[in-house]
Amino acid sequence: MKINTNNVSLKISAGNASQFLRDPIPQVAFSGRSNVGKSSLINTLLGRNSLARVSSAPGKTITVNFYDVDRKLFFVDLPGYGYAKRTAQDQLRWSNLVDGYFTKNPNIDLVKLVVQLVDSRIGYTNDDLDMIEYMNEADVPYIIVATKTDKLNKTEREKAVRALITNPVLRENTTIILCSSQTREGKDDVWNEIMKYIER
Ligand SMILES: Nc1nc2c(ncn2[C@@H]2O[C@H](COP(=O)(O)OP(=O)(O)O)[C@@H](O)[C@H]2O)c(=O)[nH]1
Ligand SMILES: [Mg+2]
Repeated sequence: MKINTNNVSLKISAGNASQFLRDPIPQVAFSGRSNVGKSSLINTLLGRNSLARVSSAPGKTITVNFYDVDRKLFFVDLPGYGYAKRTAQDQLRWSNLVDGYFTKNPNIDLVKLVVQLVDSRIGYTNDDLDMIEYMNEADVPYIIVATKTDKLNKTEREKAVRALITNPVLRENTTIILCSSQTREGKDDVWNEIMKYIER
């Protein structure tokens, strides 16, 4: 399958589960804490500078953003978690939306892959571990993308990789890809994984 990454648009910014798209094309969702680099990764994968908003004010938007990628698939930017300054009401909106995406999604069969982002400098946060456990239980396919590798030196990088791959929370044979939106490290590997899952 060939994908024209110039033919991409934001289809809907859903603030409510009833707005989730029903088009019968595969979805690849991006999950992770606020500020981990989700929007930046989406921009990098699509070769854009500013299609997905890169926020200087993290955690602001609680929406599920569907990007139509050449009518072949949707990239789904899930709202970030772990934003400390969120009000209880916003926290509830977050859980309703994300829970709705995975449990009340009429098109859950179309969710082919979750790209779970983790900050390579920080490793798994408790929220990351909760999310991964949730996906294990719900049988959701995922890969781990470690972001911001440009900020690590060689020693830090080796240490980060070891901590990421040895965590027992991971399903056996989970793919882990090191990425940087600055150097574009990992871009081709993430695309290869995405294609593998959507062509399954
Ligand atoms: N150095 C570096 N900074 C990054 C990288 N990816 C994202 N950032 C920065 O991290 C911040 C949050 O990025 P954003 O994509 O908005 O994260 P999101 O909240 O997960 O969507 C922004 O200031 C980005 O410029 C990366 O790979 N390397
Ligand atoms: Mg974002």
